[in-house]
Amino acid sequence: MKSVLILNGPNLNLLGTRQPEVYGSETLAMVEERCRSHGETLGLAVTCVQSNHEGVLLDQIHAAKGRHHGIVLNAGAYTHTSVALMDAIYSVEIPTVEVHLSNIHSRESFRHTSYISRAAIGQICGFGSFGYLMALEALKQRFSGSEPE
Ligand code: CA2
Repeated sequence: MKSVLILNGPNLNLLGTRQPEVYGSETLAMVEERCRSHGETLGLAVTCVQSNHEGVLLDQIHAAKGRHHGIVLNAGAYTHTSVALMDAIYSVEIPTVEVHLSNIHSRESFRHTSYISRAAIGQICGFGSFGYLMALEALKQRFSGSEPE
């Protein structure tokens, strides 16, 4: 069975507490449960981790090598700043789908840049928590070798 790491970055532990108009009203625990359940229907083992610390996120990406076949990453605000996370994704060579709850391209200009995108196989943004499920579908396609070129 293929295994997928869902990795959430800074402040995403606060989901459901503020700014529901931007990030939705579900808590992170609810989103993670939906991901595990959708993973089951796709035949994927899903592991969820959240951290507010860049170094912990880096360690999680490094540790994914040999353990997980794919990564779904919402790096939060580190998306727009972290060359280190980009390098980590490149280095482990694990297909990584970048996810954002909000449409980062329709927001402030500093959110338009993503270092993660350079290393990710694709980006999904603007669909709320459904984006994580879309990312699992994309990885499933990738694993079965039928993804478009
Ligand atoms: O849209 C996304 O998923 C983001 O990655 C969320 C980050 C933001 O910095 C990125 O530009 C886009 C922020 C997550 C903060 O989440 C909160 C949720 C509820 C209450 C407070 C913060």
